Amino acid sequence: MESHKNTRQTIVRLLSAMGSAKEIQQYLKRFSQQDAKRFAVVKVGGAVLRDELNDLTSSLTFLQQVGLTPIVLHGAGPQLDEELQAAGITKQTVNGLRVTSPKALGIVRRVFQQQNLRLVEALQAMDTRATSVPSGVFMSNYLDKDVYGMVGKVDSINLAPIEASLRAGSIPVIASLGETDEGQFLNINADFAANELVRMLQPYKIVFLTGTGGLLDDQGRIIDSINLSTEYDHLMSQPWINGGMRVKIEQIADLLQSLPLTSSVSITRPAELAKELFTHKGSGTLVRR
Ligand code: X2W
Repeated sequence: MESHKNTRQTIVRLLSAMGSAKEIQQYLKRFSQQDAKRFAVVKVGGAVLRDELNDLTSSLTFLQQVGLTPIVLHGAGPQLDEELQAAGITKQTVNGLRVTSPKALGIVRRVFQQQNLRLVEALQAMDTRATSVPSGVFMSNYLDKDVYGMVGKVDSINLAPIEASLRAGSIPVIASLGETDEGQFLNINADFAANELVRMLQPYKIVFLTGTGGLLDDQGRIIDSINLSTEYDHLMSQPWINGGMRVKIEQIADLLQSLPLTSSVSITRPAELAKELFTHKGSGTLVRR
């Protein structure tokens, strides 16, 4: 089958671009020793689903072939922009969050479900076990109904569907759709949802897969690593740190505070996921505290 051939080719490419066999073995051993729930949470931005689905499915397939099952949580920002615009709904955001009317919410639900199935089906087409979890994980409440409308904040997390999927050796693929006690669906920012999931699970690796493949410096180059304990103040005083990036760094710093010192956050691109996980050099931006 063509997809199998592509998978093999990608794995060969990934391995040859990576470090020594010894290095890879070392990481593999370390990851395999983690409780299945605590290996890795991988957040996938909607732009990655749109532009890099093949690299994403190949990298996740590779992990499963070496016996590791990450927990995947995805957004759908660009897809929502497109579908809402097509429905004549003008985009409005407050503090980076999408103001969501009841009419928009219907589209949000549909798009989240479509994108969720798209990734699950792409994985299954590569014979990779994956379970669709479009909702039912994030028990939520209105963030501020007057300001944001049908937007949720995470109140609690239902791990049951994630645990069932992991027990079956299947990658749980979760959308950031919330649900209130009354069964009302709410739109949750996928980075927020990922952060709450990470706080609850305390995983060893937290990976954000983005279109840029890392945090960028003033020349547009990827910053290799950030040690928050020594570099935070200096970094935040740089004039080129723009609004979006400032928020991201603040969120990561906040997140790392609630995690063991052994945990780290990486921002990279799908094709480089294995390199990030299995080599000393890594890829993208590694943030530690
Ligand atoms: C986000 C959910 C999707 C998302 C939105 O409507 O765009 C809110 O802003 P990305 O692709 O990961 O950005 N929700 C409330 O976060 O997707």
